[in-house]
Amino acid sequence: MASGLAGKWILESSEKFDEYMTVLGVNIITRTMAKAAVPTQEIRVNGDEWYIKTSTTFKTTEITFKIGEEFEETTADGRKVKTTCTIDGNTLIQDQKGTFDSVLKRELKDGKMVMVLTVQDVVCTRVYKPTE
Ligand code: DKA
Repeated sequence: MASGLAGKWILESSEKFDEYMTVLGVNIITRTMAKAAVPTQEIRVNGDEWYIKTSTTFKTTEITFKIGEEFEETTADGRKVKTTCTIDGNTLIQDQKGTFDSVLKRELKDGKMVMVLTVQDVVCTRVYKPTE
């Protein structure tokens, strides 16, 4: 179940994050800080209502949403996107529509949260482990 994603997570590994941010038009200074950051994510689930707080030393974002309902999201790099989140099995799918469409999937795998971020032909994978 996707609600198993609830909890506190910390980044363990990351692949192709720089490529992902480059396609999104993120400048090199922000990319450098973002690559060096070790984010934590706090996820709370209450029925269909979700809360995700992503914290780093240089930027914190919070989103609150209902499954299937579009909302306005400001991403960590300042893009304004229209986002709809859905669930497919144990995966939360965050579909962002904007200048660049991107999909962020969070899946529980072997006790870790595997995040797969796609924009155009770039697929970035970020693995989070529980904080405790
Ligand atoms: C994550 O939560 C990745 C979130 C990607 C945000 C887009 C790029 C932000 C650059 C500051 O691990």
